[in-house]
Amino acid sequence: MCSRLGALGLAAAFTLATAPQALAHAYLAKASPEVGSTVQTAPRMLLLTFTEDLNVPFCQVAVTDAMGANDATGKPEAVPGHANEMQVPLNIQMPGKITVIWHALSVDTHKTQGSFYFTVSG
Ligand SMILES: [Cu+2]
Repeated sequence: MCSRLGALGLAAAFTLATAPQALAHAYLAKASPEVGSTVQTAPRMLLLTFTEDLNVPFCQVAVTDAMGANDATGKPEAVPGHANEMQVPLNIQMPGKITVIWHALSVDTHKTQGSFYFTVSG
């Protein structure tokens, strides 16, 4: 009886110790334009929303078109009032498949990275 309760206590402590750290990594929650979507007109801004607050000055986003040209006009910018978001001004030169590669640093200093596509049909 006592050892069974002890095991349950340990299991609970383990869950509490590990869950917050796993959740604290900044993963992409959603994007605008949406991941995998097709939009008719080239967006002037890419908006990325993450599962955790970001340290935006240390985040990087590369946006390239089908010809491999860089379509981001600058570095990621913080979004006032939305610490888990960053935005990147775009100047997409030609329609087609747009590749987004992001590197994020969350406020807890954990690094994550990922990539996705969207398409400008325009
Ligand atoms: Cu983390």
